[in-house]
Amino acid sequence: MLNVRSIDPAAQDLIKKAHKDGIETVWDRYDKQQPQCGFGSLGVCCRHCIQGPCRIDPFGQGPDKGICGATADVIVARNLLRQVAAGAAAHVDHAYDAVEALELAAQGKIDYPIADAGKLKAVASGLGIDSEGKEPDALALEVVRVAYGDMGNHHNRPMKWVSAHAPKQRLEVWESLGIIPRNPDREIREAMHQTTMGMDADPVNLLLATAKQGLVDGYAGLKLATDMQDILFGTPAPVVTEANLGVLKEDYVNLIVHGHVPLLSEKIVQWAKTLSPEAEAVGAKGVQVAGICCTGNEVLMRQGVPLATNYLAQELAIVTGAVDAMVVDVQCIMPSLSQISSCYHTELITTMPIVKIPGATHVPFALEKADEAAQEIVRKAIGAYARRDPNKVHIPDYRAKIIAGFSVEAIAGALGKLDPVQPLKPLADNIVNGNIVGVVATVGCNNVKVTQDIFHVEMVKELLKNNVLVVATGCSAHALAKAGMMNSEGTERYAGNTLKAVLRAIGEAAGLGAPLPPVLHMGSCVDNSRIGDLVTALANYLGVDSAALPVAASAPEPQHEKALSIGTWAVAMGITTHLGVIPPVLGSKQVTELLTVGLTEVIGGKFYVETEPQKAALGLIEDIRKKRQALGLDQ
Ligand code: NFS
Repeated sequence: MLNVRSIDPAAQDLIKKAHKDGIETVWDRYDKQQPQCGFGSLGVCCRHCIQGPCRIDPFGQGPDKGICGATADVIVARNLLRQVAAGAAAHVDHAYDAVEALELAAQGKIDYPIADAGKLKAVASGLGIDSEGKEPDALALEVVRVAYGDMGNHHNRPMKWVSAHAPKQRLEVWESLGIIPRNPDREIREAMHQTTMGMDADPVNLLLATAKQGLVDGYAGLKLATDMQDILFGTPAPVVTEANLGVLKEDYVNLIVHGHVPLLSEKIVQWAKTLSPEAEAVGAKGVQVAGICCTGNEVLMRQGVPLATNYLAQELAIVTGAVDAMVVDVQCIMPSLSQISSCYHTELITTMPIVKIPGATHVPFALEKADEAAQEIVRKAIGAYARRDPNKVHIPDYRAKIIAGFSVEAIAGALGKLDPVQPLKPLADNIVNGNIVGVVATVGCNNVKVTQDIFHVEMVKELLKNNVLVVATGCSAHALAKAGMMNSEGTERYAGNTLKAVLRAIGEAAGLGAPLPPVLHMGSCVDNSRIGDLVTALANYLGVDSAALPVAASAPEPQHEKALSIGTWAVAMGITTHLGVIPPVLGSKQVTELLTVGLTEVIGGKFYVETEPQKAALGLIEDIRKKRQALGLDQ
């Protein structure tokens, strides 16, 4: 019974310890929620006004309309639009913080030196800004002005971040549908308005608005955040480290960074090194920083910090009894961490004004005082180390070697060893000749409804065997990292013959002395923008619409509204996007039909729901083969 919770051996081990220690975890609380509400699962309950709540009887025996007259189709479509808008809001808020940071950095008001002047120039030139003879700070301020111009755009012009970065053919499609966002805040506000009582009752119109939110997410959230963060902290390049809770060390101060925005965690990584002598003074060998969720991915990609674990095992990290402090910023943080920390010696530290948890210590983070906050946090971890109870410590000895840091720039760098003039050519050629059948991006979360990591791992095994190259982000990347799919041995073990040969050749040329991993870690969830950039570059190189490429996406175990907004963006890019957990839409035949079939005609992409990993892989491969056929490529 226990091991159906997770396929990760470290998690299995710690679930047992949690039971022994009397700790309630996400799985226990999930059990207590059974059976879950059928109306909610189908998306047919509405709480948008207080005449309700209303719910539609899915079996056709009770009410078929809400009090105002809204049908199941209307209720499901409105609920979905709100969820996708919420996901987009989270990413736009994140991106806005990063823009502000770049502005203050360029003005010299905060101690965040611009790390990547090259990326700054690239971003500027993408926006049509001439960087000739300009100092980085001045150029950064021009870039920031364009970003703020989008954020505050009160004209009906499209956002520059969209028009500058989207594939040209896509822009035409989106324009014809009237879904190009003008200003992210305005669009999110409009979505809230559009879905309030007495507003839009046309499911098709509501779904087009949902697609627009996908574009808000993709460009004003993901792309903007990644661009700003790369400029500030550097564009990722390959790094070698390890993944899973075995990276925690008994004789070190263990400090976990968890959340999504790297503005504070970058400083923590730096101060953990500087303050290492203070850790030694209390008898530890140093400070070991490790990451959970996407903050973990951010500091992995740029600083080579090891990955502790992904979303579903965040509580179990504390159950090791070896985490001295866990610092959280925003998103995907379980409130239960506070209760669990109180059973061990762990300092749970919240840092953001919009994320406070009773029982946690709050160390306020402000850009102007980032160094002070980071030092205080590292010192709190060192202080807690002395209170660690050795009898409660159990670090499961599992960790897998990983190579991460595959930004588009890094991929182009590796491929450039084969063709310095046209770095994308080797990849494109191998897709065209069928050595690589296609590319699938696996993204998104764990979901307690699925055995942790199983869908990511089993589906990807099948894809690799069939010579599909996999790129990954978010908690999916964590899952595949822990399972040993992000190292050269993983290529030998899992890749089909033609894919293996390509990865060997690239690894050889890039001087790795071993094949490239079969799954390329492209970063956090906002770094799905990198996958978007890769798709856009491939489409441009081959001179086709992104919707025509033999490329697909999958969120095998999605839980967050952000996963829905990212998926919506992928669909708007024309990409078939698989979900391994059914979102709450089945209560409307019309909405379900539009999302999985009907939308394709207008937008090129579609959602594909399949809850069995092997079947999902085969379904995606079939989709890819159809696209190959349509392009006239070898099968
Ligand atoms: Ni993405 Fe990252 Fe993980 Fe899902 Fe949460 S951490 S932003 S939302 S759970 S992948």
